[in-house]
Amino acid sequence: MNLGKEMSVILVILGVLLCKAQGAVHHHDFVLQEKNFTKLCSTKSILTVNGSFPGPTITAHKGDIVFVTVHNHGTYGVTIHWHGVRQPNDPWSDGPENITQCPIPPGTNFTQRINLAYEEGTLWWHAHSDWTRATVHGAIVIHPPHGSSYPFTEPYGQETLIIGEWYKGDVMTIIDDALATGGEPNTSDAFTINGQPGDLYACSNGTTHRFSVVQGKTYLLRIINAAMNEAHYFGITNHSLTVVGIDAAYVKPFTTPYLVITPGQTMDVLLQANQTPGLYYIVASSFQDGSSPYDNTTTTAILQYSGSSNASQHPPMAFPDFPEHNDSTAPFNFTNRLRGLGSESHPIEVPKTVNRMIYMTVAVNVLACNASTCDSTTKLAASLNNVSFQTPSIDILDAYYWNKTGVFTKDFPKEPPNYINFTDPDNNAFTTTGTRVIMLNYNDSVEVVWQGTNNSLNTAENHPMHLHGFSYYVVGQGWGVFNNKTDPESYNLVDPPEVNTVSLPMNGWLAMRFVANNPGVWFMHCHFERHSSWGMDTVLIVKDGKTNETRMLPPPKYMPPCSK
Ligand SMILES: *[C@@H]1O[C@H](CO)[C@@H](O)[C@H](O)[C@H]1NC(C)=O
Ligand SMILES: *[C@@H]1O[C@H](CO)[C@@H](O)[C@H](O)[C@H]1NC(C)=O
Ligand SMILES: *[C@@H]1O[C@H](CO)[C@@H](O)[C@H](O)[C@H]1NC(C)=O
Ligand SMILES: *[C@@H]1O[C@H](CO)[C@@H](O)[C@H](O)[C@H]1NC(C)=O
Ligand SMILES: *[C@@H]1O[C@H](CO)[C@@H](O)[C@H](O)[C@H]1NC(C)=O
Ligand SMILES: *[C@@H]1O[C@H](CO)[C@@H](O)[C@H](O)[C@H]1NC(C)=O
Ligand SMILES: *[C@@H]1O[C@H](CO)[C@@H](O)[C@H](O)[C@H]1NC(C)=O
Ligand SMILES: *[C@@H]1O[C@H](CO)[C@@H](O)[C@H](O)[C@H]1NC(C)=O
Ligand SMILES: *[C@@H]1O[C@H](CO)[C@@H](O)[C@H](O)[C@H]1NC(C)=O
Ligand SMILES: *[C@@H]1O[C@H](CO)[C@@H](O)[C@H](O)[C@H]1NC(C)=O
Ligand SMILES: *[C@@H]1O[C@H](CO)[C@@H](O)[C@H](O)[C@H]1NC(C)=O
Ligand SMILES: *[C@@H]1O[C@H](CO)[C@@H](O)[C@H](O)[C@H]1NC(C)=O
Ligand SMILES: [Cu+2]
Repeated sequence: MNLGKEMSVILVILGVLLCKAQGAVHHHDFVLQEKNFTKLCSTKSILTVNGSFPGPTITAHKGDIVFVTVHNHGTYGVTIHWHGVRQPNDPWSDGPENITQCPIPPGTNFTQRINLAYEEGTLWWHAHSDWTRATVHGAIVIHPPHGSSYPFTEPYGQETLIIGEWYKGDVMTIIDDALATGGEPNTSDAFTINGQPGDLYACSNGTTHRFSVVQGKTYLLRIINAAMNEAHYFGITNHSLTVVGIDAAYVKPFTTPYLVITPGQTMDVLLQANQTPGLYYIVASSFQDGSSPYDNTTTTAILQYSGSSNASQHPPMAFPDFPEHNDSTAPFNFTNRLRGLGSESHPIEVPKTVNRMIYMTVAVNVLACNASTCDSTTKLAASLNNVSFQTPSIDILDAYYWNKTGVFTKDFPKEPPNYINFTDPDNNAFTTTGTRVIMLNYNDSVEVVWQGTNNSLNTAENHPMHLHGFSYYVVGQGWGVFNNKTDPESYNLVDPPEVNTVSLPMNGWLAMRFVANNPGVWFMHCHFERHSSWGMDTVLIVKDGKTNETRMLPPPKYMPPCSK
């Protein structure tokens, strides 16, 4: 009897020790600094982390904790966000500017704690201040926990491919100019794969990214869309792709000739090097179904079979077949193919019932503009439920934690102010402004239905909707206006995919669910940077639960100060 008790105590202690030992702790330094790069035949200085574009990759295992100290050697304040990391109970390290922290002033440092308790696969980090993320971003590679393996055959090799944008002009000036004139910001001048525009752009042949493979082997590609304003088609000539994960959660594998990947999304894909040894183009080009100006260029990298030919050669001009750049059914069908893996070790925990329902219109609008810099009497804006988000100058987390008033209001509407025909191009384009947040109780079962809209601007398009602090289950999507009686009947509550960003169909709707079991202050926004800058954002505040484990952590000793 007694011996049994002692044994179980020892076993419990051992278990605790083993559990603790499972997660490693890593420390990294990120130095924000300007660096000159030559691309598209000209040289310009950009803000980087450690002088590289894209920035350094963080590699860890699920269960690890990573401390990153950001040293700002630049000339203006910046914040860094760990995109897709849940950060349980710890919004203090999440990063969006003036939502969870104020910018890190030049000449100072700030240490963030990245808790990889839940995610497995690929995520990324990026600046979350104005448009700095164009050049300040990098991959987060999260391997299975020590002692466990992938839910598929161990790949022979791995490669991270980051789709980015390159602007000849300064990105901060581009968004400042657009906000001042009230018009569309300049589009990018090139797309990049791992920082390189590739063979189809002037002066770029010598630097095109190359990825070497051995015939007969299988590779795990980790693909990240870090572009600012454009979704992409991605494919490899003569090769099909098997999607096994999205946003650091596994899916039931499916094979496809191309991906549709929107800004903020990450996809884990198996590639079989099963073609005749040779050189093949890896290609990304924009998907754009709206009427806004966009970058219609194509970025390439090279898949190079070992032993095939000399490294300076280029593949034949043959590309994978993509649908039309504006075929709205392409992202819709792609999302429809995503199914959560749902294995014993990767269960699906979608709420079967909900107690908080939020119906949210997503719109591009106008506001009156009487500033002398404006090109006309109106300026472009954007909104959620007809509220164009106004970013405060003290962070919302600080105001919430310390009970400071006058920073935000707790009255974000749970439904649109009027049930009009949301997709009608005759709708009024004007919106209202505010810093209105959604208050949730700990453990609420939440459903959000995002509703795509149109109005007299005729700028309807898809939107990559992103939520901080959570992954959410995509339970349904459809075209036109959501019908709250009939549409829920077709929800997938069996094996929906779990994501942090998804494409809301143009003039359609998308329903998602999650349990609000992460206390804190969490940003929700469109991941097209111009839409977010125009106010297509809101904030969720999840209140504390009743136990220590369900309460938000207290702030770290140091947080960057907010200027007055
Ligand atoms: C960034 O650069 C600093 C200073 O050179 C170096 O100490 C640090 O290890 C680098 N960080 C990474 C993630 O490579
Ligand atoms: C970039 O190049 C310009 C022109 O040569 C130079 O003035 C500037 O100092 C360089 N910037 C950096 C960060 O090296
Ligand atoms: C980081 O900032 C703190 C003050 O917040 C300072 O004491 C420390 O020396 C700084 N560390 C480095 C490496 O710059
Ligand atoms: C934006 O584009 C216009 C027209 O091409 C150009 O004149 C301007 O310099 C660009 N702005 C920036 C900041 O690069
Ligand atoms: C891209 O757009 C430019 C005008 O902005 C046009 O001249 C060019 O033909 C387009 N290219 C493609 C491949 O559609
Ligand atoms: C760059 O590569 C492409 C594709 O092989 C080729 O058509 C083009 O001539 C090359 N350009 C230069 C400047 O070498
Ligand atoms: C998407 O699916 C629909 C219905 O099956 C089909 O008509 C359409 O052609 C598909 N679109 C693409 C781009 O494959
Ligand atoms: C954030 O607040 C600071 C003042 O603390 C202000 O200078 C900055 O412009 C604000 N950022 C945004 C995106 O509004
Ligand atoms: C903020 O207000 C709540 C509720 O009134 C209270 O429980 C909490 O202690 C206050 N926090 C601070 C930091 O004053
Ligand atoms: C809503 O507007 C769209 C676009 O004009 C139209 O196709 C649709 O029939 C309208 N729906 C209703 C119910 O009137
Ligand atoms: C369902 O939609 C109708 C409009 O079609 C609206 O009047 C009603 O309030 C909605 N019900 C709920 C529970 O959201
Ligand atoms: C909860 O946390 C507080 C402060 O850290 C501590 O004093 C208290 O003992 C904890 N309560 C329990 C039940 O663990
Ligand atoms: Cu958008």
